[in-house]
Amino acid sequence: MLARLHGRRVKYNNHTTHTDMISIIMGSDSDLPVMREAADVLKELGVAFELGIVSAHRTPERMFGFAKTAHERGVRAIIAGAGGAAHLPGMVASLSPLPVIGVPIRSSNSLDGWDSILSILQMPNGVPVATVALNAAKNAGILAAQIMGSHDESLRRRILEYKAQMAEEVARKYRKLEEVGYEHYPAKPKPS
Ligand code: C2R
Repeated sequence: MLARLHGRRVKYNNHTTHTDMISIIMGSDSDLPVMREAADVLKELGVAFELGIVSAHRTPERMFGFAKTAHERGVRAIIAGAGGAAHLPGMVASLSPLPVIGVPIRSSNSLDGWDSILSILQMPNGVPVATVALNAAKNAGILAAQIMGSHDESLRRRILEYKAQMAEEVARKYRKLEEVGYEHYPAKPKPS
């Protein structure tokens, strides 16, 4: 249903042949600067994905069709990002048997992102959405890969390598801090 499959290429003609993949959807193209981080990390981990725009509010029929059929096309988890009154992740979760990871997005005229956080986080019992931090599309990508990796040994190995690389980067930093002392450690801007 979404435009392109990235990663392991397969010929898939009308649902007959498919590969396991993650689906990344977002309410608007204005979410893409955030949501592309999910795509980038899936690419890095070698996980196939599709990416597209689906809006519960603006394209309800497309949303319905997407959510009802994603599992039949090889999608194994859905990452849904939206800002403002962010009903997309919850509505998709209400229709799909797949795990849905919600990414709250801080859009330009939103209440510091709280509108989106609460719309995605406060789901009623029976319809879970796994919600990551504000704008944390990268974590959504990693979580989706971990869901796929729970039954794919080679992907699990790649995730472990990813974690080892991350630990090595931090080790480089703490060794440097110990070596040069805090007064001479290159300054980073204060978190806002
Ligand atoms: P525009 O920039 O297109 O005006 O969109 C989008 O995710 C975006 O962050 C502004 C914001 O509206 C959000 N949007 C939703 C939904 N559809 C679009 N929250 C939905 O169905 O939940």
